[in-house]
Amino acid sequence: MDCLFCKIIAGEIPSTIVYEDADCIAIRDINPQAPTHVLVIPRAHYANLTEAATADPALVGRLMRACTEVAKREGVSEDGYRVVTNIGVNGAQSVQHLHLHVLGGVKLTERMA
Ligand code: DGP
Repeated sequence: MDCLFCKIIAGEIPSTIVYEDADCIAIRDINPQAPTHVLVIPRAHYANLTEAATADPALVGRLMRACTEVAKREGVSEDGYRVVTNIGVNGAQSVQHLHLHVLGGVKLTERMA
């Protein structure tokens, strides 16, 4: 399968890993939108949250926990941060392998909901 994040997980494309466990890796986003912008990416390939939550809802819980661990390691946990996942065309998802954005280190202002 020609998947960018599968290649990053396999080490075929370099990335800066800030956290990893049995379920996921967490890497710095190539185009950061905040001082902390980390992507938590499951090792298993799921196209998006909808697919993963259907196939393995417990994994989704563990990924959320990984996000909180990343936030602690990045030093943004106390001041607050945001976890976002984009899904499909209207969600403006550009890489079709589930990933959670962990954003922090600044007061995030824009919000749609
Ligand atoms: P999304 O639009 O939600 O699908 O987010 C995809 C993110 O992936 C986007 O913020 C940029 C990031 N990204 C794309 N290509 C690479 C890459 O090769 N390396 C890293 N570290 N991040 C990437």
